[in-house]
Amino acid sequence: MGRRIVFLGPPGAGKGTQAERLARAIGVPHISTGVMLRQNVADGTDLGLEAQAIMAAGELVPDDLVVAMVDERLGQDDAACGFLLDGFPRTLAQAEALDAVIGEGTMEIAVLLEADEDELVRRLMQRAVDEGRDDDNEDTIRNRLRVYRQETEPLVGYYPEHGVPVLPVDGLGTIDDVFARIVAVLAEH
Ligand code: B4P
Repeated sequence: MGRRIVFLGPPGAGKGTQAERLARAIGVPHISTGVMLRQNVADGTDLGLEAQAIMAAGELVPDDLVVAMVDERLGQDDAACGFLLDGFPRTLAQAEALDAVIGEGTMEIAVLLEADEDELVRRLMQRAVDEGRDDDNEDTIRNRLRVYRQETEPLVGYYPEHGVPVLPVDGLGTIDDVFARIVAVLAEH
């Protein structure tokens, strides 16, 4: 079955940054729904056309669309020996749909990256300058954080109830510091 890891945490906590690095280190595919959705937008697919305005407003793309996209991705050969999910699941309905696909309790571990709200906003405003992502403006960032607290944070309770440990990791400090903390908590499990 291989390693099956999910990254949880608010926007800007460093999920994408750390998940990409960890996936490379342990040799499993990094499956980021944010990256996949942005690729669909760039390619002008039907999914991308539907998702574009929703993402720009900091809202969540409908569960059925995201679940179908992930279901298809998990069916590819490289995911048979493990995967690292980043940005998915983001709602309880997505977590339940994922369990129906991979089997309840078969996720090995959830890593919860944490950082305070001022730091999250600072990082995402900086990314707006560096990368020009159209969901990285202050109003949208505040909305993404609100949506996170409402829709995604309940997963921190869902996973332990379904036999999956949630390992909190402090996301403050340099990217190397945070990565070292993640490697250390995974080594303990
Ligand atoms: P995502 O792409 O998942 O965007 P994100 O939550 O902002 O996190 P990301 O992983 O990119 O950023 P990170 O914290 O690594 O989602 C974008 C949108 O897509 C969502 O709002 C939603 O509309 C849609 N979507 C995605 N998945 C969905 C789903 N499952 N269901 C429905 N809709 C979905 O990094 C942030 C910044 O901080 C970076 O610039 C990075 O360089 C910097 N940084 C990272 N670590 C740092 C550190 N230690 N110190 C300083 N800076 C750091």
